[in-house]
Amino acid sequence: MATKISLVQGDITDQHVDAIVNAANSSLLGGGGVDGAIHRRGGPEILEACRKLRASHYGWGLPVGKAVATPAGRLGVRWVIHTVGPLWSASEDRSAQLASCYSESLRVADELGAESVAFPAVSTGVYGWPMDDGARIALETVQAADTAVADVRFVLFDDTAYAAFDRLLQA
Ligand code: AR6
Repeated sequence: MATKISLVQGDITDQHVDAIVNAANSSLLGGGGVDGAIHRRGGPEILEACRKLRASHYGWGLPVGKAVATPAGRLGVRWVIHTVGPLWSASEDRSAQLASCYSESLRVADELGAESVAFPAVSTGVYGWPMDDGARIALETVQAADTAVADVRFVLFDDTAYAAFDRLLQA
């Protein structure tokens, strides 16, 4: 079945979906931006699950482009899927790593049986990825994905991000 892609302007922690994706860092121990918002609102259960994942699997850090799921604590969703975007680089093409964040998150969502997933614009904040290019990679990757997820929602924080995704989705 084809995946329906929609855009929402707002905060990812307000979404009612099966899983929300966190733009995390390799440590899985939290940070600013989306990561900060998810841990703040989801409460300590998420951090506890991340610590256990570090102890069991990711002591050296979750690699860039990979994704892993935890429970969602007090968030109104079933799972948080943590992925680590690449830092933007002007000298090195890291697009494949950014695309991998979306495809790996959908693969994890399929394993969980999640039917609806909300994504932020991974890497376009602290990690500096230009919004238009980040939006193109996000949309192209999800459109090309072989996934059972029926509903993918991109949750864009501000007007500029929403406009970038909207332009590309209409085109
Ligand atoms: N809901 C939706 N989008 C948001 C929210 C929110 N609550 N808050 C910010 N954004 P960022 P990154 C947008 O920085 O670039 C963290 O410290 C934001 O405007 O959250 O992948 C991690 O721990 C931007 O467009 O993630 C890492 O160290 C997009 O979400 C690092 O930042 C992503 O911005 C990851 O950087």
